[in-house]
Amino acid sequence: MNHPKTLTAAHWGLYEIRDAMTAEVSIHPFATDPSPSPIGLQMLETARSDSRVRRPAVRKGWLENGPASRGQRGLEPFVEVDWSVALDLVARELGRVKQQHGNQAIFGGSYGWSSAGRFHHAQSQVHRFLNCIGGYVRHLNSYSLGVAHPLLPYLVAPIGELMMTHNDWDSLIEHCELFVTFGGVPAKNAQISQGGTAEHRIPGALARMQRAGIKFVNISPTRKDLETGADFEWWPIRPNTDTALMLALAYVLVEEGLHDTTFLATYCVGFEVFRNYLLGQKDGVRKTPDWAGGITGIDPERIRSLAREMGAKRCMINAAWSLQRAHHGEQPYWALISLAALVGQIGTPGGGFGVGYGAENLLGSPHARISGPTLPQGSNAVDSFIPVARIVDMLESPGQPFTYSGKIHHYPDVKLVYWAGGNPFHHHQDLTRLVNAWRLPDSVFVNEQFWTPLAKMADVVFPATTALEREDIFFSPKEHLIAPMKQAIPRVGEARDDYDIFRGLSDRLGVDAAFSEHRDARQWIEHLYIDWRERIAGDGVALPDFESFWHGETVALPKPSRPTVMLEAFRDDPLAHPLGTPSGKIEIYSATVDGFGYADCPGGHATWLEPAEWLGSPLATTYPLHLISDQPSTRLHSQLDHGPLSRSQKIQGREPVDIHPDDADRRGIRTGDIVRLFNARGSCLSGANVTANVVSGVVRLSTGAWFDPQDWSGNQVLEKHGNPNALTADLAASSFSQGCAAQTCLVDIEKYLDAAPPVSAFDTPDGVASLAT
Ligand SMILES: Nc1nc2c(c(=O)[nH]1)N[C@H]1C(S)=C(S)[C@@H](COP(=O)(O)OP(=O)(O)OC[C@H]3O[C@@H](n4cnc5c(=O)[nH]c(N)nc54)[C@H](O)[C@@H]3O)O[C@H]1N2
Ligand SMILES: Nc1nc2c(c(=O)[nH]1)N[C@H]1C(S)=C(S)[C@@H](COP(=O)(O)OP(=O)(O)OC[C@H]3O[C@@H](n4cnc5c(=O)[nH]c(N)nc54)[C@H](O)[C@@H]3O)O[C@H]1N2
Ligand SMILES: [Mo]
Repeated sequence: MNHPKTLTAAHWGLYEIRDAMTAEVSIHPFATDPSPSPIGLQMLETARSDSRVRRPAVRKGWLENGPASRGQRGLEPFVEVDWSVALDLVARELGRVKQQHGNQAIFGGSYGWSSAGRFHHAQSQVHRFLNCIGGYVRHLNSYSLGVAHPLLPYLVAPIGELMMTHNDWDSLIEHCELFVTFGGVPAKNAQISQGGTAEHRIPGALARMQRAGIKFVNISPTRKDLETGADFEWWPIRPNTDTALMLALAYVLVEEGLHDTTFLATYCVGFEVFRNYLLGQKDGVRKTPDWAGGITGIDPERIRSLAREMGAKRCMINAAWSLQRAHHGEQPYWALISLAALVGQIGTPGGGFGVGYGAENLLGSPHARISGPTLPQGSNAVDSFIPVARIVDMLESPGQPFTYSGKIHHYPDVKLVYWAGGNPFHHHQDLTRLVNAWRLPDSVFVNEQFWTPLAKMADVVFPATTALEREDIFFSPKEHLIAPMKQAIPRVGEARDDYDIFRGLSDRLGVDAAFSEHRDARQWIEHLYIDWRERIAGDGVALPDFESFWHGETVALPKPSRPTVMLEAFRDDPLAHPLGTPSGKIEIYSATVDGFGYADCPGGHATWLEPAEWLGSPLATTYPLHLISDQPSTRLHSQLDHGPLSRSQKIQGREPVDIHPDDADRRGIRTGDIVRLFNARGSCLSGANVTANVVSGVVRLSTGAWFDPQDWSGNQVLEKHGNPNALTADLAASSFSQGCAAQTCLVDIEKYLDAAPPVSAFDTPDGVASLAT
């Protein structure tokens, strides 16, 4: 028998490690992955980089004066201390806050992607730990899908359910004729799947669809988010105006009698209300192609002919997640589902709707749906929560009310923040506002691998291991295999696993038995595996025993007996398989959402509402460019921004911004120039990339450059590195969802004529010895 390969997993894929735990260690693509991602290949380099947190570190003022020094957070040097000192300090402060203010004063929401692996999952670890000491304020939903999470259960089905059941690529290749997508099918994004992937499917699937003769129409402000290997129709649309276009497509279907009345009568409720709105009977405005043309910048004749084609062909209509990450982000998703209902192909293998083909590799997977092993998090005795993107409102306004999905709640009074596995100074909008709000709580504790901006804004930083330094289980939804993840390199510096960090705290707080159940990490991995194996044996999935799994390479999971087709059972028999919506049907009109009475999510059906900032708003005379801050192609969010791949794409060390030649010429900007993007909220430097792949009026600056303000005063200073969240608005999508609305943002741009300040994003803070520990 061949010696089994040593594998590790990351969100970018499964990878092979050669010569693990030796000086010759190297990392390679997983042999059978058809399109491996290069991102993960740099993990060895980044794990051992100068930006690594090597020792526990305490902010000087907090060490000397405790919470009274909170206003100095981010402004002072750190003092490196021994593990026992750091753990004692943090355990004592957790005890104090708990005793004086109760667990509802501890924010443990700790949003973020952390790393792959089922046991060392940082959020699960921090949540389990905080539950053991009495609970924490949690967050709901995600930055990714802040609108889709609360909205879609009212209209059709939970987003999690839909993600697992997108029509698989083979079904589309066989049955689809027309693939219309809003925001592309970005292969750059499908490099990622939460938990990893052994098979990057999207580039191959798109090429096969192209060869099968399927027609693609990409409606997007950026061209490159669809790549099929051949030409396709690109409709450059004004950002945040997709709802108007979808309404006009629906209008033509209705006007010309091309809508599927049988489908609407059998599977939907509320078509009449929507039709009245389309025909202008509600607001006096017919949602015609001419009307939409004025809003979207798309030729009305094209809209008309596409609607006819949709009515005549087997048609899949997809929308990227970015569409709902915007002001009034409910509306494009509602309009998408309404439009697909009018077309009437939902539940067929070649048609229907997609909510995020390409957002992650997962969507469109043909593989079986099997639930995975999970670390039990225990129960949370605190019932306070926030919709995830309302963190600054929470910090600024304790006790104040907020709305969410039909109810009124109140912000908790948070005194202590514990974060592990995420980076609010990456993910949140309007970072100047966050810097100031971050100085309000008494104490901030962070487990981090690197000196990210979050670590720099903490009181105590515990150095955490990377996945290469530990063992785990690779499992990710709808993959065709699982694998043991093996340790590749010794722990770097004094880094410890999140698990060990929380064990150290649990021990000091008297809850070690509850937290650890007396297991070490390997014993936990074995326990999770055995428990999982028993659980899924009941579903007919037979896994090998732990020893065989652990000493082998990969284990294949059973193949599904039939293709995946979204809502197929509902289409086959809507009475036997009703949806979970109030009516059991697709709700084109939702009486429930209408009943909430939110002015910014009104009427109970898809509605065109102008966003707070867009190219048609008065503000566009001052800030005439719409900023798209999409997902970066060379990293996952801010992860591995300090790696060679990400750095190789920077321009003079700054994140590149795509700008149309007309917009660049007008401002005397050329490719390679350092430019300044600015609006009333902030400004950042970036490197210009002049390209016709963005529509005129739009600039694209991907997320993920480590936030690097000229100083940490909290004043509105220049950000030096190209982080778009220096500019974005901390604005909720609506009172209904409170979702992140990052894609709603106007800016202007100018050539930067001063000497550009050096980038210091990857430097360690004062007081921290960088290497050689
Ligand atoms: N403008 C704008 N902003 C956005 C978006 C946008 O489209 N536009 N998108 C939003 C979206 S969809 C998302 S999901 C968020 C993403 O936001 P985040 O998930 O917060 O971003 P990451 O950079 O992945 O942060 C993960 C952090 O965890 C650390 N980490 C990794 N593994 C471990 C571990 O094992 N233990 C510990 N302790 N730490 C670990 C990494 O070093 C990194 O700093 O950003 C959001 N922000
Ligand atoms: N490489 C890489 N892949 C990732 C991530 C990453 O950080 N790096 N992050 C992962 C995560 S957490 C998430 S949530 C998903 C996010 O997945 P998405 O939200 O789908 O990703 P984005 O790249 O933000 O946007 C996709 C496309 O939508 C277009 N777009 C933006 N605004 C509009 C608009 O108003 N109308 C139209 N029609 N198009 C618009 C953008 O130009 C972009 O090309 O990606 C995942 N994949
Ligand atoms: Mo996300």
